[in-house]
Amino acid sequence: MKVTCGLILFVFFITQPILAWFTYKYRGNSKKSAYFFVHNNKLELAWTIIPSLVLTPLIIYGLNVWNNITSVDTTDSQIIELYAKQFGWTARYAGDDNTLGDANYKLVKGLNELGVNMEDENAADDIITREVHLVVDQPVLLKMRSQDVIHSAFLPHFRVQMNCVPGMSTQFGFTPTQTTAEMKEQEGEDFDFVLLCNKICGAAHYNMKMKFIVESQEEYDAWIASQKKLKNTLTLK
Ligand SMILES: [Cu+2]
Repeated sequence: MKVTCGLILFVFFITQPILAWFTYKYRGNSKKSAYFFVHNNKLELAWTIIPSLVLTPLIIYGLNVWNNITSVDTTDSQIIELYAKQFGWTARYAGDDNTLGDANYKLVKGLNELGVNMEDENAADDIITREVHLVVDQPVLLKMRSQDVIHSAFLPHFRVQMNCVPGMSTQFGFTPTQTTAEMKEQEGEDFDFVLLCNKICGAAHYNMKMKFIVESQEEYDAWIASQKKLKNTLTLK
C-alpha cells in the first residue's frame, strides 16, 4: 500500500502542476487557433507502453503480497465457520476432529439453520454458537458461507475482511495476539472485538454484528465444554 501510494503521489505532484500550467499557457485567445489532428501513432504508443511498464510490476508485486496474506499455513489452525444471512451471523466450530461436517443450503430447514448434512459423520461434534471465542496466539481459519446475498465478514481489530458469497466458501487465516482483557486495559471497559458485515446487504445490514472474545486456553476450554454438540441438538439420520 505504501509503495502504491508513494508512486501515485509522485505522479500526482508531477502531473498536477503541468495541468495547471497548460490551462494557463493554452488559455483561450483570439490570435491562437488549435492544432487539429485525428491520429498520432507515437502518442498512442507512449500512453500505452509507459503505463503498462509501470503497472505490470506494481500489479505483480500486489498479487504477490495478496497471495502471502491469504495463503498462510493453516495446518494447525482451528477451523470455525462463519455463516452469514440477512441479518445476522452464526458460528460453527468444527469440534474435536477439527473438520466441519458438510453443509448445503438445500438442507436448511427448521432447527437446521445452517443446512448441515447430519448424515456426514464429521457433523456430529460440530458446535453452533452465537459468539466466537478464540485462544490467544493460536492460529484460526475462518470459513465463510452466505445463505442469501453477498455479505462481508469484517473484523477490523484483526485486519480481516473477506466476502461471504452464496454458493461458495471463502476463508481467511490469522492469529489473534491480544486477549479481550488486555484490550480492555488499553481501550477501556467498553471494548470488545466485533465481527461486522461490511457489505450493504439490506435494510437491517447495520444490525449484523457478532462478538469475538480472545482468551486463555483454560477460559476457552471451559466455554467450549459448556456448548452443545450438534448431535445433541439435531437428529442424526
Ligand atoms: Cu450483511
